[in-house]
Amino acid sequence: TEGKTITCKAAVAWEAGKPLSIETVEVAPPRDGEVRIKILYTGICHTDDYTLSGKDSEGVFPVILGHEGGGVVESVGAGVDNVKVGDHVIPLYTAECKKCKFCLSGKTNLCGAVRATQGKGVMPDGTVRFTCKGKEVFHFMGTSTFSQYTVVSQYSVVAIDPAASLEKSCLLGCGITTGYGAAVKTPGIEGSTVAVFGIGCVGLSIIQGARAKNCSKIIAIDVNPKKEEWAKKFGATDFINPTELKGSVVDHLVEMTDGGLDFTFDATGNVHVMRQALECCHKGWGVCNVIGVAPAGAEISTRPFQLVTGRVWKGSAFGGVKGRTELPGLVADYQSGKLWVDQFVTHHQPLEKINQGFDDMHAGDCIRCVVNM
Ligand code: AHE
Ligand code: ZN
Repeated sequence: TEGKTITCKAAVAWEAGKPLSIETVEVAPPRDGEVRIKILYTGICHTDDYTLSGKDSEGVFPVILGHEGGGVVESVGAGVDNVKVGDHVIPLYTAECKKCKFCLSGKTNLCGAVRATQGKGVMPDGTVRFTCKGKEVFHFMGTSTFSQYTVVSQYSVVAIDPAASLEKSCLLGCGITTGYGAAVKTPGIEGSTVAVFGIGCVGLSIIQGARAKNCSKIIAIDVNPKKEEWAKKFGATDFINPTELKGSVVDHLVEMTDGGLDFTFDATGNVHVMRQALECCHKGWGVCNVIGVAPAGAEISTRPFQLVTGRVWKGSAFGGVKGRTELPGLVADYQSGKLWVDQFVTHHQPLEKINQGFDDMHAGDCIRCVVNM
């Protein structure tokens, strides 16, 4: 379908470290293999703030951030056959082309089709679809959901049941899927002991996944005491506030679990916490899954002996979930009540107040702020 440029509102990040500006932007029609989406709702994730801060090594400006959206397909370019006009969709920052080496490997949800251009803030053909005040504006994570209209690769979008609330299911575009998937897709997690560091949207979703897998102990760790109630509501059996301990959190956890955890998850992005998450793993078999995003240049360290003695350090992106293949199933789990989603939404803002939404996110009582576009 031959489309026209759309003029709409978007939150533009002109430069690092500055608040977003609500601007009138032009959104060019989708080219071959691309999809233009009317975004109705978007969550705000710490990664948006991280890139806005300038700490993301892939950060480029000016840019339209946002990667946890939900919307309706407005138009499609030539050759698009997986979604059609009017479909309710979730953009996918972890694409799935179903034909690259990664997608065909059966070993990972990472996809090689669009990741290189995505990291440079451009569409797969190397150009951008956004302009504002005569300047080209970059895309973000292949999604740019802080715009009323966005253009994505056909590999970076999945249609979902239109009966599911987009106001809620947009959260499956990042935080909930990232945590829940990381837990439920971990081989051997059934009935085991689990520790979760960082109790935000991702951490609570890990807890939810661990509960779904009947884990015998689910220990939540956060420096914010308000997170205890949240963690227990989602299924944590124990809560630890490291600032209230006399000794080290690692010693405490090892003692609580007769030698260490079977599985641990970092949802903080703090490299010191990542080390603790590895070192509280049980000798011989404990596995630490790193999920949090650390600042550019940050490095993890531990004594190699920790690995020699059988602890495993691994990581995952988007919960190991293949978006086009698996997200409709998670939406169905949401609709059937098996997967909690509504419970994560603590704050709402209109697009005009998206900067307030970032402030909300930093407040200790926020799990997710959903922006009505
Ligand atoms: N651009 C950063 C990396 C950021 C990163 O690790 N992103 C996570 C998703 S964060 C969602 O809130 C991820 O899934 N990464 C896998 C990928 O392919 O980007 C940097 O350090 O350069
Ligand atoms: Zn995110």
